[in-house]
Amino acid sequence: MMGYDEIHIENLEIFANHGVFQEETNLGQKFLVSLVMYADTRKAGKTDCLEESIHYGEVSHFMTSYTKKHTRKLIEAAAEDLAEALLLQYPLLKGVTLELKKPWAPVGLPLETVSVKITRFWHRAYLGLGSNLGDKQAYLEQAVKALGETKGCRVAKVSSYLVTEPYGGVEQDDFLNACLSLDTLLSPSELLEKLHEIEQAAHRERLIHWGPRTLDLDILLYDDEILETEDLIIPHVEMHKREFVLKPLSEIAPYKRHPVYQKTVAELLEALTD
Ligand code: PH2
Ligand code: MG
Ligand code: MG
Repeated sequence: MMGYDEIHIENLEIFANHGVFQEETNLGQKFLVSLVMYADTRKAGKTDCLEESIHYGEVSHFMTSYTKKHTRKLIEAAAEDLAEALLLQYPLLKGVTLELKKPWAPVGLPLETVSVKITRFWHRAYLGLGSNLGDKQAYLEQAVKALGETKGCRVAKVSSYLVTEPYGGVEQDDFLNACLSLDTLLSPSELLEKLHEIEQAAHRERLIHWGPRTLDLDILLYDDEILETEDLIIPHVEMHKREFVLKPLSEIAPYKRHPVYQKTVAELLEALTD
């Protein structure tokens, strides 16, 4: 998967209480967990040092106690929780494929097992931040803090805050703009929802399109994904035209390549300021 090495744990047996039916939660039953961990094992391979890798024994104990403790109705939910817990727990882990089997599922028919199998990864997103109302710096700082405190989000780098002239024709106060890089377990739509929550908490009111705002948070890039849905387009459609985006972004990711235009952020900025 995606050029990573793999560490496998197969059919770890765990007696736990997941289930929709009361007899399942009361009595418990056997579950089998198979895990593929995606990581770079090169350094551990070269140094022969456990600290450079992920200890599969520790992971097995972690999965056992987690699965016993966090009871869910659906195996989908039990698997989702466990995958997230693992990715939060082990810093070297880039992603996991996790299969959760329920061989004694009370179906009343002679099946061998039922299971769900999911793959989850850390993703890298780049965000644009802007404010031109009230205490602009405090709004940007508040946004960085809120993202850092969001489960499944880790702020990697934050650019400096730049004073910029309003772009787009609306007569309004100067902006304070910044960019940040974020490691996240959230999907693009979940991340967008989170950004809206943070904007709302900053008393953002959507009055005039492109008008003054306490806080504007935009997803610029998400991995190398190209996507368009009803309410979200990635990469941000205007980012390559905006100095107030490219300038701070070039501070933290000058060589990041735009997946549509195939130019680096530094190149896009140079083309714009020429
Ligand atoms: N945001 C806009 C419109 N115009 N101009 C600047 N300088 N900075 C912004 O963040 C900005 C803008 C719409 O999001
Ligand atoms: Mg914007
Ligand atoms: Mg916006």
